[in-house]
Amino acid sequence: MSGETRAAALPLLYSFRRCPYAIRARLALRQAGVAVQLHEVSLREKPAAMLTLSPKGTVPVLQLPGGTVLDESLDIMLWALAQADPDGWLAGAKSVNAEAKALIARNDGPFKALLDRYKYASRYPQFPAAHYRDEAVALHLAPLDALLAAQSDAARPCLLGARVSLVDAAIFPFVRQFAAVDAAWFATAPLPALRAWLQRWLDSALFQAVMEKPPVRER
Ligand SMILES: N[C@@H](CCC(=O)N[C@@H](CS)C(=O)NCC(=O)O)C(=O)O
Repeated sequence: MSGETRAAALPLLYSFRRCPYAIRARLALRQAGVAVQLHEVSLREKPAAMLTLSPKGTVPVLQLPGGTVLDESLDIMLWALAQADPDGWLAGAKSVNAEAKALIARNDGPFKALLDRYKYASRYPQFPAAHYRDEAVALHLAPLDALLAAQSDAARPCLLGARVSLVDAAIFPFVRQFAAVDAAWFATAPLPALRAWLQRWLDSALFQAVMEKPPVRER
C-alpha cells in the first residue's frame, strides 16, 4: 500500500494548531490512538473542501472514511474515546455525567466569552482587561481551583477526582489560553492547584505530541 493510499483511508482532521477546540479534539484522538490525516488550516482562508463538509466554518472538523462528518470538538472527543479509551477518560467522567456536562458548558459558554474579552480587551472597551479577567476567575477558574484543591488525597488531582477524565482534557486548552494572556499575572494568581494542574498538562507527552508543528496546507 502506498503512503498516499494509506493516508486516504485515515480519518481526515481539519485543525488549527492553537485553537483550544482543535487541541481538545487532537488530545482525545491521540489518547485513543486514532491516527488521522491532519490538515492544518488558515482560519482566514478556510479550505473549500472543509466548508463543503461543514458550512459553519469552525475547526475542528473530522471526516471519517465512511463519510460521516463530526464538526463539534466534543463529538470528536466522544467518538475518539469510543474507539479506544485506554486510561478510562470516559469512565472518569462517568460517561459525561451531569457534573462533567456542567463544567464543560460553563467553560465553553460564559467562561469562553470572558476569555475572549480578556484576550482582546481593546475590542471591548466598556471595561479594562482586568475586569474580564477577574470575572472569569470568579465564574470558572476559582471554582476549578477549589475542585482540584479538594482532591486532597490525590497526588495529581484532576477535576473529577484522582483520575484524568474527558473533562480535564476538554477544559485544559482554554485554561492554557487564559494563562498565556498575562503569564506574569497568572504565575502569582491565587489559583495554585489550577496552576499545578495546568503545568502537568503542559508538560505531558500527550500535549506536546499534539502541538507538534504541522505543515500549512494549501487550499
Ligand atoms: N463549538 C465548536 C467551536 C469551534 C470554534 O469556534 N473554533 C474556532 C477556532 S478556535 C473557529 O473555527 N472559529 C472560526 C473562525 O475563526 O473563523 C467546537 O466545539 O468545535
